[in-house]
Amino acid sequence: MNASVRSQDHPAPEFERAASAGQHRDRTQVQKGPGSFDVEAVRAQVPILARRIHGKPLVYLDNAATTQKPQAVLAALDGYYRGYNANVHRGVHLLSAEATRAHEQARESVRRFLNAPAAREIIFVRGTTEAVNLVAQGFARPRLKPDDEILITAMEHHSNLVPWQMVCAQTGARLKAVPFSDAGVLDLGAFDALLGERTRLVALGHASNALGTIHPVAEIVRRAHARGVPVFVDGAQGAPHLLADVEALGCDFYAFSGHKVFGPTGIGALWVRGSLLEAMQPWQGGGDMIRTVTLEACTWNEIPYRFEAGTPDIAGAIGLAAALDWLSAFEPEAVRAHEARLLAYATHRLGALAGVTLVGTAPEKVGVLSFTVEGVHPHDVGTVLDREGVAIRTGHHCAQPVMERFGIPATARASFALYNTLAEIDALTAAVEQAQQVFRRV
Ligand code: C6P
Repeated sequence: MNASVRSQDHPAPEFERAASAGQHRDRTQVQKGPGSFDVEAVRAQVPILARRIHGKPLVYLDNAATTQKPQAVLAALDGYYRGYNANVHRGVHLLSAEATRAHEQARESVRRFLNAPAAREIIFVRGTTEAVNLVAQGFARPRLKPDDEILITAMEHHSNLVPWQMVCAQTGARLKAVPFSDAGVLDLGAFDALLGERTRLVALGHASNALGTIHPVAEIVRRAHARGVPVFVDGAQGAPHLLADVEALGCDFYAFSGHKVFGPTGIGALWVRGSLLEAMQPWQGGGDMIRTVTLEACTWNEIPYRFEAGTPDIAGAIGLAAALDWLSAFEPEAVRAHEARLLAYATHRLGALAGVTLVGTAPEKVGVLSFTVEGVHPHDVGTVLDREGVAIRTGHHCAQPVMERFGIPATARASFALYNTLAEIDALTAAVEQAQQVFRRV
């Protein structure tokens, strides 16, 4: 079944109609006024955005895959390597003390960003993927018995699917998935029906990377907790849009990737409610995660170090903290309003093109716009767009069950961040029209 939904169902607000009619010359005016957001000032802080691609200005719309880095992050990485590079928790010398202090301050920055109760509940990981594996092996595996169940959604990224399949294979537990509607909205009635006596954990994304849908996490947590079931949230696509507040969400685990929140690759964070974390098993052994070791046995270090075997990505953590501090300095309401405006405008512009079908039209979305172009393979769309300087992602977005649900192999996906502009969406639209022309001529 091709259950994709066309965007005409969602008429654009007045100013977007004006913009598409070419009346929208002074774009900065749109971003001034109450709740204003000076996007040009933001862009000036992100050096790569000045690049040209194939002779055209870079239009970077692949932010769900990874984000570009502000100068503050580049400076933090450079400052660490030039000024106080040393291993942490090990040296008596000043450099090591400085690196250790910065690493622990980074943990505090993550705590603040997530509004978590304590920095000792924050574990540094390589990214969301590693966090899910840590929870699967360190929390779920020792607890699961044959015929126990883990409940996910049918909209998950492979990172929040495969580790659960693996732990189910290891323990004899079963994986169940909550279905979703044609628009990409979770079926909460089905969730209630699937949340059963044997459910031991609910694991879901905060927002879908393929469709953009923001899930009603707080409500899902309320229902799961009413049955004593803890909830893991994959925040890879929630955290970049300033939606990550673990107290407000009420969840028990929250994971995100540094590179999607304007920080470096190779670093991310996992928050675990303290009472659960204390009872969790380490999943990797090595230096720094132990208190005592003999040739026969060892005792574990305290939390969170018990879960951070080996030398951590020190520079990454420092860069991540710089990114979170940079992002948190913006007014969250202004960022969300700007991103909502980008999404509404892009939905209107692309949805108005004949032959373009939008995939994922939930009422609550982050800035992710998946689409197909009739008669043109998504990879060809991506290639033509690249020639125009427009970077998007094409493929199944590591969410093959979502593609299967819609009966399509792949989509083209534009994804927005706070530094994107309405003019860039005009460029995206023009490039998609060009792709249509190129392939019509063949
Ligand atoms: N999605 C995308 O283009 P890592 O690779 O560990 O940083 O993040 C994995 C991950 C987990 N959950 C969700 C919802 C995600 O979107 C991602 C990464 C990228 O959509 C790369 S596949």
